[in-house]
Amino acid sequence: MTHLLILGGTTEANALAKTVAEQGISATYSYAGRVDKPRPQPLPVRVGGFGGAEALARFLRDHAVTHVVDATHPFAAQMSRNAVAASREAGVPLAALTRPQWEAQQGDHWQHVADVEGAVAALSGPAQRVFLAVGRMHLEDFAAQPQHHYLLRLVDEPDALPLPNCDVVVARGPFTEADDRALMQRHGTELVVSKNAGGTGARAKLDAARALGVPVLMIDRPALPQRTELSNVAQVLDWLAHSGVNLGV
Ligand code: 3Y8
Ligand code: NAP
Repeated sequence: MTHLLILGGTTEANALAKTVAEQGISATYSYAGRVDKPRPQPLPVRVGGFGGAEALARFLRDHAVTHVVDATHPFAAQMSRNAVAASREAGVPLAALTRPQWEAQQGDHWQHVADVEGAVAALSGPAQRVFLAVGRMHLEDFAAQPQHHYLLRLVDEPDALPLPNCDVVVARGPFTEADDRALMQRHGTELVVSKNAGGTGARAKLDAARALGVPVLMIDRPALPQRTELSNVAQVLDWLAHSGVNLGV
């Protein structure tokens, strides 16, 4: 009896969930519980951490999970490490559903930094109007550079903000180039700080930056563990079929 666990929270995970539900494959969609109202799914949903890799291995056994697809965001490195360790321990096959990283194109002015700390260090210059589009979890790190005027885009209304000089936009993607361009023009953005998320949901700000000639501070992805990596839903269905799942007729 098949039971697929989808580690979700991305556009690709949502596309997979839709197809899996349509194919009648028994599956559970998992969120970390980072935002107040995560998007509803056409599958049973569980929300919250598992309690570490050991606990995830126990979850896999206790819920007779037969396959794991790690469709989390490329910056969710801890989850991906735990998923590889737990699936190995529980003897459950795992594949990741990933998306290629963004590459600079003609007309882009990108400066690459290795991680959030590198982005903070790169902001040590004189005050600028910075579109900080990296979410909420690392905002405190940027308090080290309070001289800038920040435009923050967050999924939920923040309670406290560690930055003295900032405007907040509460919005969840996927975003469009036209909207991001208008937002950046309204704010007078002089620099965009972005994670190299890849995919379509967050790239609008990069297209807008190119159109406006605004430079981008691009945070490179964290290292992820070795695992089977698939790049679209069809490949996941193929992987499932080849590991004994009889897909709908
Ligand atoms: C909780 C679950 C869909 C999926 C939507 C994608 C696209 C829009 C763009 C900007 C960048 C950012 C952020 C972003 C995007 C998609 C996708 C993506 C970036 C939701 C969601 C959850 C989260 C968590 C949230 C983080 C934050 C990151 C905002 C759902 C909406 C900045 C990443 O407040 C918080 O604690 C938010 C935390 C992790 C990163 C951070 O450090 O703050 N995502 N985002 C997931 C869970 O609980 O398991 O409701 O859909 C999902 C999506 N966010 O098709 O609708 O696939 O990447 N998410 C980044 O890429 O830099 C926004 O503003 O331009
Ligand atoms: P992370 O730092 O890699 O994970 C930290 C811990 O959060 C994990 O060890 C796990 O807790 C829990 N966790 C993470 N993803 C989970 C999931 N899908 N289901 C259950 N527990 C989960 O992860 P993150 O960067 O905070 O990302 C959290 C969620 O937001 C993920 O679903 C990710 O896809 C989504 N997301 C993240 C970003 C981003 O920029 N990081 C962007 C878009 C979407 P335990 O150790 O207790 O099991």
